[in-house]
Amino acid sequence: MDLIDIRKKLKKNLDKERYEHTKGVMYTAGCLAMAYGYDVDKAMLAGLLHDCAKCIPTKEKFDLCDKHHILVSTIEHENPGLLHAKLGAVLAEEIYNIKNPDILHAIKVHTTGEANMNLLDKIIFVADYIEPKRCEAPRLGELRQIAFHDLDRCVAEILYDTLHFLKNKKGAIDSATQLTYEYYKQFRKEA
Ligand code: DGI
Ligand code: FE
Ligand code: FE
Repeated sequence: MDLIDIRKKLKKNLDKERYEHTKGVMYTAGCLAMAYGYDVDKAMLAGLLHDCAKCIPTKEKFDLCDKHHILVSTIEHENPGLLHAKLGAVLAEEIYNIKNPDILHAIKVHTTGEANMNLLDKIIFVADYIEPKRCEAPRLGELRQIAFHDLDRCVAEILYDTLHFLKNKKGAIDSATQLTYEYYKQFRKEA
């Protein structure tokens, strides 16, 4: 499947806002790849597809997890939004015919992150948070600058803010997100 077909299919499977976000992540991932010497096309493709499972209705998400033998933890059951990352990796392969394991892995971990991520994982994790259409997060201006000169620190600050946001709204914290932060907090710099 070529890039044009992927984009067409994706546009059908996402709502308008999500498709716009997806394009923002794609271009931002491309820019970060340039800054850190990573394959630009590969980063853009991962960015394009990272949220490919986001707009699937909840019931169908559970059914698809069942079908593909994806284990659903209690916290994922209670916060099914989290499942779009794992499910996205499976659908990117199945529906969009992506075979590259790095791209599939970056999609899989893009929401919670994981300890010691590789460069593509970090590019997608950061691009998702800082892309131009994202506007609700605090200190976006600062994080957008940090992203282009210290990627590990940017990952750490994003996790810090995300955990803070979840604690504030009394959202359940996935142990995966907590573990990712425990690893990346070494790269934080107190203001
Ligand atoms: O899919 P996007 O909205 O583009 O971004 P994303 O995949 O990073 O998802 C962001 C949401 O995921 C954000 O509202 C915070 C939430 N999230 C991240 N880690 C956790 C979490 N939600 C819960 N409940 N628990 C987590 O550990
Ligand atoms: Fe996402
Ligand atoms: Fe996203």
